[in-house]
Amino acid sequence: MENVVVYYFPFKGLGEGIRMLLTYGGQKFDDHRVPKEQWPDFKPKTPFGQMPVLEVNGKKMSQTLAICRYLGRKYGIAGENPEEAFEIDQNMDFFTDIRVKASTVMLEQDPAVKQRIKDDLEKNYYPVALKKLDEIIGNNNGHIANGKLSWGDFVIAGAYDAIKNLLLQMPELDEKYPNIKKLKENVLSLPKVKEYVATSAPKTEM
Ligand SMILES: N[C@@H](CCC(=O)N[C@@H](CS)C(=O)NCC(=O)O)C(=O)O
Repeated sequence: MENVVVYYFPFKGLGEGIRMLLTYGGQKFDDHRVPKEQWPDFKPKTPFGQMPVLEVNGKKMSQTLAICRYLGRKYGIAGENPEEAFEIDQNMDFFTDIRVKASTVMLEQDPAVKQRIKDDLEKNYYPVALKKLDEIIGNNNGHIANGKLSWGDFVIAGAYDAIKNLLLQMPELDEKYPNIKKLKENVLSLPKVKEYVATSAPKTEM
């Protein structure tokens, strides 16, 4: 039996997709939530100075997409051939573009610059990018690729609340882009994931 630990902050964000994937795969794990005060001490112990980190039998792994792709391969949801695997990667890179752009607003310290970046994204980027993401999911039966469940769905479902409430600050996301919300519901209704969320996962807003 593998000894598995997930290290992340005490919220869902990029960590929840990994937690839900492990749950889906029936893998027990130690859910190690690092409080903000302990982060400066822990940061240098991570491969790239960031979390999430997945530790498997003492080996520390980093980068959310690489970790989830690895788990997806283990659990048979990483595409059945190179073309299917490519479609997941392609669409997850696009999702990551949106996430990273949205996080520039949160990371900017100067209030005037912050507002300028936010306004620009809201006017010129989100309407096109989120519509595209919503269309992709709509065309894929409520999934990110290949019309079926993949590791990518877990990343998006896990990060959904943080993206909506913290990064985009867009309360209307659910109504405006119902397919993205549908993807989240599809993952959360998987029996093991449903049970995990109902019984074990700490309730956090994002
Ligand atoms: N490319 C990384 C990004 C990870 C990332 O941005 N982690 C943030 C939390 S969501 C973090 O560790 N922030 C603390 C820091 O950078 O000191 C991934 O996909 O895992």
